[in-house]
Amino acid sequence: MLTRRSFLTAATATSTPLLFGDGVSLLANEPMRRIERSASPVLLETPIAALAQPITPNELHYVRNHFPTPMLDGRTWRLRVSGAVERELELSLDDLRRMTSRTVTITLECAGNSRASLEPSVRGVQWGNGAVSTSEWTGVSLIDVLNRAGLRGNAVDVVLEGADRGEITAEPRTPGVIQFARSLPIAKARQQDVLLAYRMRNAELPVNHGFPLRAIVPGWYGMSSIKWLTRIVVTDRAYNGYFQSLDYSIFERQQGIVTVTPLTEMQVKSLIISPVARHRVAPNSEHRVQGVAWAGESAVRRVEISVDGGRTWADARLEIGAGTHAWRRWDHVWRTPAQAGRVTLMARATDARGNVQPMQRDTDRRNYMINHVLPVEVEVR
Ligand SMILES: Nc1nc2c(c(=O)[nH]1)N[C@H]1C(S)=C(S)[C@@H](COP(=O)(O)O)O[C@H]1N2
Ligand SMILES: [Mo]
Repeated sequence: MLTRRSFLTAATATSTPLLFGDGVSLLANEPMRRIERSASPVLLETPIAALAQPITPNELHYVRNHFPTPMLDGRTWRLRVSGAVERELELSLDDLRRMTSRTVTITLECAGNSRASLEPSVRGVQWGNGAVSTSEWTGVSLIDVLNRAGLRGNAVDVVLEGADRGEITAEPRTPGVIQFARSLPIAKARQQDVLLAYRMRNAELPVNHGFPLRAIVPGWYGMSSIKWLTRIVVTDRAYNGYFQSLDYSIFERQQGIVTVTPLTEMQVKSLIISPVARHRVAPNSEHRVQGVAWAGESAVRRVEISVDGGRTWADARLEIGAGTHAWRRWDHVWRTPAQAGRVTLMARATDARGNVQPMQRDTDRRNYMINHVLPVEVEVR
């Protein structure tokens, strides 16, 4: 088993600065910081070296906001539940804290993670590979709140709405100001691990992670985990909001017919954390290739490594991980070649259902769901 220490050593302690693909250099004694992709709305990317820690520290967890950060007062804040329910609810933070709490370890990945690697480039935040993090979230099960309200027999979708709002001025535009919202089908909303979380890794929810309450939807891309949650509306017909039709959707083909489908489940994916792209490795030595892998509602079953640009593959060693919805760390000892030159490393994960990371990008996925194998080129010298 890999210890946390061996990972940190390999990721940070080196005499030469690690040069990150996005141009951020990390010296051994320099504290890790998030990469600011935008100040407003706040967009912060986790540095790749930080992904080596099983649980991402709160101050390194990536942040993806669409609108200015709402500043809510925890004392006056209320969660309203309405729609296809027996009784409407209005809950305070204390009401929620008095309910049975649950803590789960969850890997969240933004559906646009790794977008900067796409060629030709596509629109959206140009994330490197660090729009993914893992944290321990504490809160109440969404279904416990829904059961308090009493779901009616005709309930179809559970719409989660945040307090943040704004106008989208790029195409496709919104008809004025809208709030960030998304829905879950009842079947997903019933899963015990779908949380309304008020704590993040033993601290109060930080403002940019949704204070005072956010949803955590395990296995689904990050856009479903609604922050600054203020309203839950149970609908009696399929919800078709902006952020699951005009945005955060992909094309799908069913018997040759193209449909537009909301993004939901994360696809199986692995990332190489070390060595870093363009990093130099010594010839004829043992180098530990390390990384993480995660899958959506399934589990990671296998990670394979190629050190010859995808011609041959060997099984990596997999850590147990903190549960189905948390990433698993892996490593592989690589005997580097004797001759100097460039080497292309690849990692390829398989989930418990047998889905393997594809080698090629599928353009039906528009600017989202980027899980094809991402090569890392290093220099043996
Ligand atoms: N209310 C609200 N919830 C939101 C968002 C947002 O902009 N507003 N962004 C979503 C997206 S796209 C992602 S990837 C995750 C990111 O969660 P984090 O910032 O805590 O990492 O929050 C989701 N929840
Ligand atoms: Mo996202």
